[in-house]
Amino acid sequence: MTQSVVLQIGQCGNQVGRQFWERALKEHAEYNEDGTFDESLNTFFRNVDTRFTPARDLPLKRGAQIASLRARAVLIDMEEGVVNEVLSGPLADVFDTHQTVTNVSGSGNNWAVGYFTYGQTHKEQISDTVRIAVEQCDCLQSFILLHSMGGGTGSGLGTYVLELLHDEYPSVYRFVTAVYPSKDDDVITSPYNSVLAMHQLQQHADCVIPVENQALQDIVEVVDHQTKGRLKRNSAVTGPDTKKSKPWDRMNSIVANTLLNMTSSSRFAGSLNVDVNEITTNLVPFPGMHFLTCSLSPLYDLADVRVPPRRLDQMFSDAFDPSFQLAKCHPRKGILTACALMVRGNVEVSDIRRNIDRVKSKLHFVKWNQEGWKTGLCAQPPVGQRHALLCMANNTCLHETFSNVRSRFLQLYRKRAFRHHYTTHGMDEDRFTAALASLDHLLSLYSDVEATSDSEPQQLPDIDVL
Ligand SMILES: Nc1nc2c(ncn2[C@@H]2O[C@H](COP(=O)(O)OP(=O)(O)O)[C@@H](O)[C@H]2O)c(=O)[nH]1
Ligand SMILES: [Mg+2]
Repeated sequence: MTQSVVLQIGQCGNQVGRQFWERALKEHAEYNEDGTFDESLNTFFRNVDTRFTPARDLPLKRGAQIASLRARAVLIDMEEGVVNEVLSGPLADVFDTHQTVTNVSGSGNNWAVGYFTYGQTHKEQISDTVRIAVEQCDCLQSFILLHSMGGGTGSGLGTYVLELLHDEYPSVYRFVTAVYPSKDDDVITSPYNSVLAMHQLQQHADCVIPVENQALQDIVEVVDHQTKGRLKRNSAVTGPDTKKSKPWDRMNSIVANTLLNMTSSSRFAGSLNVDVNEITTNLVPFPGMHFLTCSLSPLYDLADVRVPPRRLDQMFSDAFDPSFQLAKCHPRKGILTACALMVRGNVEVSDIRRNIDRVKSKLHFVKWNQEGWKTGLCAQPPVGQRHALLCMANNTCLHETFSNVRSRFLQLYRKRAFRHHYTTHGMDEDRFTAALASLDHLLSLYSDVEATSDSEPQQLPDIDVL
């Protein structure tokens, strides 16, 4: 099996990362009954001897017991708070201080500070830290970057790091989970940061999952509403906020679960494996059109809520329901060029086929790829679930998300507001126009796909479960 290295950058990136690692450990603990360090664990973890500093890798051999686990991760933030919390919390044992790059003053919500100032000052340290993580892999397949678009560190330094990875490891697949700000975000400069970061994602990422905070907030609200009165006390995750959970935790848990499902095929053996790199091959038809819609069902952890498990067919309907999307868009209003369904649990391939036949008449696929389905099947379901479905699609409905980002950018840009904060930190004015042009190019790719399809995209009826 191959390995992945996770790079979590900025506050949001590190907070999402923390949820991912906690859940990944829980999942492996569930399925690893004899405490051996196996290929499954090897994808995201190292087995190390902690008598050495830094800890040394133990050889991977059949039946070797787990000594101490280290996450294949690099933690970067230009403030120390979140990374220090991670290093002193329940995950302290899975990270070494050698895996972190921090500073104290933050990026002031300014993409240019993250990209130019910290990019330059920390380039070598980041490059070395990543190189060590890479050398600890015997077959590195992908980098997974976690960051937000609206702030300064994740957005600016995060996309600087992405560019660095492109330069230094061009053949290693770069997969990005990018959290977009909601309309009422308190970072006033977030539209600039988002558009400048997107320009980078267009040039240097192989595949991006845009996650909108508004979508996460709405999901958490719906889960609350549906489960009202049925929640266990002290539930921790997608249940109510407790003393232990932080405001972002429940939103981040949705993103973490998405990542777990997406990587389940690389972490566990299955009858239909879909590796992260196969997603790009199958779902990205044109260079640059590598942003994917993503939906997850079920959206809650059964351990937390007393609701019956989702029926299998219901999950396939959920996948194309707007309220299950991680971006605020309507999948049945757009044109799909391709779609991946990653199923987990004891599910028959014939059931997947039957459900594809059921849902496909309600979707618009481009004429030249009417059968553009990619399916993955992993026998191990998420902990506490009977089955789960992750749907990733290249769907022109993302037009909506990106047009909103564009208009928020223009509102500030036309007034020339806040531009000086960027130019005084080493950024050329032209970068604003170049970033806007590249966003316009992406929007034109979507328009082209819509123009060449048979019918205008329109809202199709809901998908009934028989
Ligand atoms: N979903 C989510 N969004 C976050 C989290 N932390 C911050 N944000 C959002 O990220 C943006 C600010 O970026 P942040 O990651 O705090 O800044 P950075 O540390 O400079 O990268 C804003 O849009 C926040 O609403 C988090 O843990 N989860
Ligand atoms: Mg920060």
